[in-house]
Amino acid sequence: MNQEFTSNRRAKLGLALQSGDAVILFAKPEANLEKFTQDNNFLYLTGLNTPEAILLLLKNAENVTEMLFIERGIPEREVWDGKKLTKAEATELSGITRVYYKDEFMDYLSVYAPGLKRVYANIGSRDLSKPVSYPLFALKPLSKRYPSVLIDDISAVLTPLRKIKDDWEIAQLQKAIDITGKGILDIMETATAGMMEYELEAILFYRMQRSGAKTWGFSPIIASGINAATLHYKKNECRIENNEVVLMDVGASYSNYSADITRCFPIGAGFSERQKAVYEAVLNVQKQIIELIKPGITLSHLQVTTRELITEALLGLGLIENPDDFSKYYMHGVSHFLGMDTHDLGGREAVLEPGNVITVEPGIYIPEERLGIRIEDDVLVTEDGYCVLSQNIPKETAEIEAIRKAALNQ
Ligand SMILES: [Mn+2]
Repeated sequence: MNQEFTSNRRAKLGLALQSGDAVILFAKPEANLEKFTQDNNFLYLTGLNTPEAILLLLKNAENVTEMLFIERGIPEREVWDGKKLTKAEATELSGITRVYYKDEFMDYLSVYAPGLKRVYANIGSRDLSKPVSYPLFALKPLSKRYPSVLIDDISAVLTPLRKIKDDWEIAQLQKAIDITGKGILDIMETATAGMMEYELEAILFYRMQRSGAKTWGFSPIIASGINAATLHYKKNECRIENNEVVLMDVGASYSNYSADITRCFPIGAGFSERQKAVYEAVLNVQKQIIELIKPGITLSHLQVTTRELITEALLGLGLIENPDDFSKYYMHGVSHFLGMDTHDLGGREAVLEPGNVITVEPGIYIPEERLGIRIEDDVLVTEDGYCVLSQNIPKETAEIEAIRKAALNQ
């Protein structure tokens, strides 16, 4: 990412702020012996993949002041953690010229605090039954001393920006999707009955890291047989038995953009008649929903239509007799926004706009038949319709069976 992108995003965000508003975003703290993953809102506005930093934006009349606070390098610590980012590097990467050290943050905030009306921060959940987030903890002195300052979650002002992807973001998503697709093919080409689900996970992870995707976008689901009827099964610890269908709901993360793809394949050379009938029913629904995608359509319209189509499919498969019983076999949403977060900012009630990227993922889950089928693609909303970014990953039964036959030399 270069600083033009992030400068542009901050400028757009600045237009959405009122005079007296501030944005205070905290980078993730460093955790000992853990891989560092950045806070996505912080990364979106700064491009900095560095822990412990703080972004401060202040809107006063029409002006927006941008300040960045970074960790001070302590030579004794740098032996353990490596060199810290310098102020010049931080400016170069982010385009923010006023860079200070983190230990100066409270001094600066103290100067501006009396004039603040509202602070947008990455405070996360306000759930009283959970520990407070680090940003909420760090803002406590401010909210104690100035109780009239409203503290809101940054998503209120950042969602409209983050849900419209620019060309660079779409390119990162495409890369994440393509790598994920290659790994899915690797699995389809090598899996055999008797393997453990986590072995399949390893095949995909190997492909990811060999291809420049350092990590998962979310915890992978590799579910064989009845496990596929558990929607967020992530134990991946069972042996794959003959004649089962394997469901893979997986996504690599590339430049912090996450793919989210689901494909299913038979562990034998082909689907059984029944497996194929359920699979074709889900695929048919999925294609019809994708066809509906264009600017102006609401996510809830996609959801309602999916329910209607799945209900028809369930009646046709003899699984239900009363249409009201559809939720016995289909119980989740069909779409969510996709981006830096696998379930990206955007909500479930949004009206689609060009530049949105959403998933389409209907499914049918039949525990009594030890079968779960979900098919998920990642779709970009264009000016006049849609573009399926994951269209190269096979999903037709004939394609999948041909891959499996070749894999098993049959
Ligand atoms: Mn999904």
